[in-house]
Amino acid sequence: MRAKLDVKYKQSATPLETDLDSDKLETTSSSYEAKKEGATMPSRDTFSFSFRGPDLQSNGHEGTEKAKQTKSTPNATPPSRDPASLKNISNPHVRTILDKMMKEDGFAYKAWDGGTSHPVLDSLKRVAVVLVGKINQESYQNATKEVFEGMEACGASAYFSDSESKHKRGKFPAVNVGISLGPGGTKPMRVSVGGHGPMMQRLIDNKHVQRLASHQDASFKFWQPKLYKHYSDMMVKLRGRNPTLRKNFPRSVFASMAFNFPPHVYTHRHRDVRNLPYGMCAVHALGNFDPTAGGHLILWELKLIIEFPPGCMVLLPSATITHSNVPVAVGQKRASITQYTAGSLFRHVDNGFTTDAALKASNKARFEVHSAARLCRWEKGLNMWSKYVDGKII
Ligand SMILES: O=C(O)CCC(=O)C(=O)O
Repeated sequence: MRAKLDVKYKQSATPLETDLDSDKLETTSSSYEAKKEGATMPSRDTFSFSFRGPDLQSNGHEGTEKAKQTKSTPNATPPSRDPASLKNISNPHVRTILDKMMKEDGFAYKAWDGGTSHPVLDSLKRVAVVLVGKINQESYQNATKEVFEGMEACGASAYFSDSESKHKRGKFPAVNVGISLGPGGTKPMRVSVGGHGPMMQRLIDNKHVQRLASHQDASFKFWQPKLYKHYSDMMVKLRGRNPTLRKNFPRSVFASMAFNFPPHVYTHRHRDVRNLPYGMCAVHALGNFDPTAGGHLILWELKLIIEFPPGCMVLLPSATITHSNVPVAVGQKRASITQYTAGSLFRHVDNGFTTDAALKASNKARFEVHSAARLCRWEKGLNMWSKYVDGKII
């Protein structure tokens, strides 16, 4: 039988007095409803999450270097239930909303300085989310600064259309670059970036962007080796079939990158439903901001409000877990870059390099076999998530 993830979070009875505009309110409002239809998902009872770590020092996740497990620290600092944790949140109205979420709705606050990495596990000890700490090297800090400044300079001289500047993820310019297969499309291609071609090429050719992209890739491989292989195998098949499909980065398994341009990147509550449902997205926070005052990542089903310092990265199943950010303090600046892969690419390869519609028209029997197999794909996908037992990734 197909189960559903159907997590509902009731809006509190009394709307809060706020002078936030509706978009901002949406970011932090305490109402949401997340539905993922047609997926065999553990029930709400079994899909509870726990917080583990600090367990690994974050000094070895980069490039092809094998990540090292060093200096494990036995006792995790659990997320706090004390609303006083919110004391630095700069916007009083946002603070009020978060305070209510903590007091009435069971949200917890995770302080994180980015010095160590922390997995968030589900009840089966699977790694659902990872807070990946910063690499403790000056050149890495410099790369995060360079990427931010490069995006700031590019963004300042670019013209962004309304749809690029205001979209379901928020009110900030965002451009996606890479390989995808959009709705109605028949074959994978590099997505059009409109008039931003030269700017996007400059960004993906930038050695600092490439360094962060490699770090995202290596962290994904380290924390989720089975899922990583699934991505890698798919990309090898896809590009074996069409070698002209150029990847953004030779040293990344992901098909696409989103550049969320500064200065005011904070996302509304959303899920990235086109990404692979059981897949992972890597997000780097960038900029000059106080992470205790704003920029927090809220994971709604997990009821976690997480400090997300500039230069740090989070791996999360962005199609499945509803997420948003807290706005940064007035006068401070934030941007982010993410890598992800569209679920449609996996379906295309799985179908024998064709779309569902074309397969149905050309080979109904095969289409039906594929449709039946899809019923357990979610479960199979979740089983590719690593388990984290006794400080080890298995
Ligand atoms: O900026 C962030 O922290 C989140 C980015 C995000 O959710 C997105 O680009 O979809």
